[in-house]
Amino acid sequence: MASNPGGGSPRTMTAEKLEHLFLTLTAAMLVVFLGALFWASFGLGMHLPDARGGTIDPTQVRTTAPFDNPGVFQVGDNEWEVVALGSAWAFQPREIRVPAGAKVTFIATATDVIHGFHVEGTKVNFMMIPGQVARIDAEFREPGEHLVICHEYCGAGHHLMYATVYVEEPDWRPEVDEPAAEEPGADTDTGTDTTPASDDPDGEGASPAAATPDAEDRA
Ligand SMILES: [Cu+2]
Repeated sequence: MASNPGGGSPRTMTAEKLEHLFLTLTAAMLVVFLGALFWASFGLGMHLPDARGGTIDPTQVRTTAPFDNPGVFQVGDNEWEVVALGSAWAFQPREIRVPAGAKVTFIATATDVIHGFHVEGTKVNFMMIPGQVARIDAEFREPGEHLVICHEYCGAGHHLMYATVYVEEPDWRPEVDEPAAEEPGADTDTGTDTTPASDDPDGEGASPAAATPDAEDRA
């Protein structure tokens, strides 16, 4: 009965106005959401992990390189790799120490269920998925300390799952004798315990058992 061919009753006018308002609001929200998406990806540099990491047999993680030796490794002049594992309910390594301003690549996966890896106060935030290897480039500009938390609920001990990233001064390098103290075979580093060799990352102090040629710092 109350059709609205052109200017009808005041009641119809109100309905039209409201409809117009709702449509405008909806369109505006879509624009805002799309804008937020573009801002996050192009302004803040957030993106989904790409396929660089590849895949891994989730049942063989602990015997497959590089995950058979999780830790922090210097792989170039100012380049570092963090080989990280998430398992219920701990991260390996638990202490990540890198210099400020260095290029840091996280290579990570999970051994059991999905875990999250969020370095608080930074953009480093990814999922550790069984079978998938995440490979994330990062740079910590300022020295400081960041808590790493698991942000994917992974069971009863989820809230206990944390690690720490220590960002040191830009010229910081790990002391070479640290890993030697943990090696059961102490025959390779005899006599070097009191001699810091941090100025020579390629030096003879490195254990031949290390997977990478450069100095390493195990947590
Ligand atoms: Cu968790």
